[in-house]
Amino acid sequence: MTVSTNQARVLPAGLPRLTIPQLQKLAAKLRIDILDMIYEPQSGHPGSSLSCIDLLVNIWFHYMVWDPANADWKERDRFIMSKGHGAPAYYATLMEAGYIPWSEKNTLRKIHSNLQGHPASRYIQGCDISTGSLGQGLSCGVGMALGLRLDHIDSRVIVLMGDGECQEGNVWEAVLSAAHHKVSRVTAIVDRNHLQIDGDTEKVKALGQMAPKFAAFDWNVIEIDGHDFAQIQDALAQADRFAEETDRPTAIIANTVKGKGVSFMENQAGWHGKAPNKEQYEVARAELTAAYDALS
Ligand SMILES: Cc1ncc(C[n+]2csc(CCOP(=O)(O)OP(=O)(O)O)c2C)c(N)n1
Repeated sequence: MTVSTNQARVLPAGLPRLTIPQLQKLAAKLRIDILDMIYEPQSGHPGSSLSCIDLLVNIWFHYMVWDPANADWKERDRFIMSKGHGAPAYYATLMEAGYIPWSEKNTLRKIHSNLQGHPASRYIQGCDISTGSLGQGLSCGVGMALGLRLDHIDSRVIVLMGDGECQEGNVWEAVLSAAHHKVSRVTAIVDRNHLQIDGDTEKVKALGQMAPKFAAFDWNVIEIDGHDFAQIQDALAQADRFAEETDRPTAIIANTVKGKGVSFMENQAGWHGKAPNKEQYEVARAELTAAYDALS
């Protein structure tokens, strides 16, 4: 199977690809769900989840091909949530996609829940790889792409990573391997929010300019605003064109804001992995609800 554009790929279940206004509304809704999910158990990673939810809705509801009624369908696209601590955003996406029942929403991080603090593939339908130990997702993605190639399956493999995560040496071994084996169907998306658990990525261990680094490893590179839906979609379409026209994988450096959407969480490392108290929750929920209501 050779497919060159997104338009050529259809969702077998006949699920519609959402338009940008629909995706914006969905992301605004999922931001509220993420906040609720973390407030309930008083545990989770709001900053990390709000940072990447715009990327996730575009990847899952505009770009990728999948089928919740046939989760093991071989020709589905693959997604790896390498920054596994962004689990609330991932779970909200998979609930919307029909892989996880909404009834589980209030079980995040509770004992015996399927929704563990980091995604565990044995509990989560639609999740191929357990993540949480940072730096491993891209290696898994490259291996997965090589396996798909052996089976003559042309699916895409999309790996979402944190920028702090890219301080792990393992990431760069995977970057080398992907270029060496010419796995052009792998797309690495870096959620470049400039913050990690201990603060500014550049102070912890500087990543510098990430685009030239990937380019030096023979990757195609696209740098975008990771909250601009048109730019996200263009970058994903460009990754498909690159996959057809070059034998190199593609990195999308998505510049984002950690905690995006909640004024007091934005760009604050302290909200990396902390739940809001009641007062903070009410302010945050009011802000997110106003943003949701403002969209048509
Ligand atoms: C191998 C490993 N080391 C340390 C951690 C602890 N940890 C969890 S999140 C995090 C920071 C991640 O920062 P970044 O990748 O920038 O993610 P984001 O800002 O998107 O939350 C760290 C160090 C981990 N999960 N795995």
